[in-house]
Amino acid sequence: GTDSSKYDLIVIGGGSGGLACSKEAAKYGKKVAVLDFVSPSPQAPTLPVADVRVKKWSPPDNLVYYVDRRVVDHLLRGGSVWGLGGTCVNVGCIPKKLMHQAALLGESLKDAKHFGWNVPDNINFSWEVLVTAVQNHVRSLNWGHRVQLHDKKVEYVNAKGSFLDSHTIKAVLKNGTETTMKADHFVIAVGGRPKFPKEVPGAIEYAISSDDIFSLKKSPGKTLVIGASYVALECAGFLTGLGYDTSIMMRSIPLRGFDQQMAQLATDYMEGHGTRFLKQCIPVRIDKADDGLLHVTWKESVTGETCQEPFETVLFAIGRDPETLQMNLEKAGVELDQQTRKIKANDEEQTSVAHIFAIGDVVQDRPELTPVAIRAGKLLADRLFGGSDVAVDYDKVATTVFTPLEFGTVGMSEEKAIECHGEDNIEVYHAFYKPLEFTVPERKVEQCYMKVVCLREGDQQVLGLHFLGPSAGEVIQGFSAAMRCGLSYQSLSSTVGIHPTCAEEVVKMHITKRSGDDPTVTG
Ligand code: FAD
Ligand code: NA7
Repeated sequence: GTDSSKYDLIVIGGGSGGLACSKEAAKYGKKVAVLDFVSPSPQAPTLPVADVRVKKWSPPDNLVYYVDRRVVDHLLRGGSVWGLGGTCVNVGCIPKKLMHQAALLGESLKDAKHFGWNVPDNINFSWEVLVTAVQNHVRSLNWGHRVQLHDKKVEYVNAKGSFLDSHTIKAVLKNGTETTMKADHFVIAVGGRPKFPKEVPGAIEYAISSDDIFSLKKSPGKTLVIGASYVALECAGFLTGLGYDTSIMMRSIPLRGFDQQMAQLATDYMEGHGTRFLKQCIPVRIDKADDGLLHVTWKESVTGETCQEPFETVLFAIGRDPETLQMNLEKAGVELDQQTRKIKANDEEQTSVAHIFAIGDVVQDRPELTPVAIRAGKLLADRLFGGSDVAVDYDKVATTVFTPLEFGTVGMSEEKAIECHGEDNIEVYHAFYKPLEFTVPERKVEQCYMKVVCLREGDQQVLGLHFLGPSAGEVIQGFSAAMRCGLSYQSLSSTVGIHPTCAEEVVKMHITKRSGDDPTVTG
């Protein structure tokens, strides 16, 4: 248009998808703005108000220093907030993987003794050191994102966006100042936030979520994780590994939607390595006692029995809600899925309004993964401004659950393959194996397992590949590329392995489930 204040593109949400999209659009010389705003988590203050005052006002007069407004707000309000970059950078993939690594190192320290290292018996762990290190890295990423937006000439607005009409948004800055902005195209990339159960008294007041755990000032202590999503298992996994008394409360199955044999083995491993599982249990209420402990009441759904136990920390990981409710999407005419409140978008990421697009976790029926959001954002900008017609192929996206024994997966679960093709038409090759690095320390691991789900006819096209073991993500990534090239069992099994690795067991699998033969790898 002729209006110089009008943008070619406004992106709402500066997370994985929004940043990728805005930067790519700016490459084409477009006038682009990205809005990012983090509403504080509902976490209760961790510091008494008196402490906050001391912290806020104690610096000597002669010291010139900088306090991030967000940090001050956090101390005053209690709820967690963070910088630019969205979920993955601040409260997702990055801090999660670092804490997982911290837990793995604890295991390695035990192994090291067997390999000749003189590791003292009473080694101890500092939550404060870990959190500081993790948060320092996160801050460096926040800064890196700001610099990149600046370099690429994307305007960054630290404001909460909502629609006034389909071509106008309202941006509310931290200090309450409001401005309106107009654009030809909009991309909604606001992601989601952890859910809290409204029906459980005390949940919202006393419990935390993955939005809080990675910046928790005080060590979590005895922790109850509620839910059986991958986020729940990962958090409980690293907390156990770091030495905390950790329990998981699950109402049904672990990792719904994932291959259930693999999910079972991953949780069996956790159970064998110190995580307590409260199965078929539903939280009823959380009360804070005078001693500060959180007394959790729950019900065992099979027996109907009611139980109670104190915990220092209760973490809900029962799924995530899209951040669509405060955006006035109805004013713009953007349609939501009635049940999930996620945005409905077509294969080209277009919503019910032609010039409004949506990418990432906020979209209905998309894998909730960072690389997926990034690709959607980049390809969308290329189509909008670069004349491209390439769209994301959401099929066969690999992922890894970073449980203590990692679970890498790509393609169909065995259940899904049976549902799609019928049991008679699929062949499953599988193997229980022992990683070489586990032999010397005599680690008792019965759950290192893998399977490849194939069509039974012809050269046996691979439908799904599932791997439980060390470095599962590193193992599965290359195989996912092979699967996109149409990998068959024939070509998989004609590949020469790399010895000695865990990944070589993938190309060596030869026992079918149908045969009933023992799938344990020997020699
Ligand atoms: P987000 O990254 O969530 O970004 C949305 C941004 O928009 C946020 O900054 C939000 O504050 C902001 N916003 C919201 N509303 C507004 C508004 N009205 N105005 C302005 N800004 C707004 N994925 C992986 O691939 N690998 C992993 O290992 C992995 N681990 C994870 C671990 C955890 C604990 C969690 C919670 C997630 C994990 N994920 C992982 C998922 C991954 O983080 C998400 O899929 C990804 O961040 C989605 O990107 P997005 O752009 O859709 O949204
Ligand atoms: P999910 O996959 O929706 O998982 C939610 C988990 O929390 C699941 O185990 C649920 O059990 C459990 N849940 C949900 N509500 C409750 C309540 N009220 N009480 C106890 N437990 C509850 O969420 P994620 O965010 O982990 O997964 C997002 C994406 O990851 C998804 O799109 C997949 O692609 C993978 P249930 O199984 O319903 O009994």
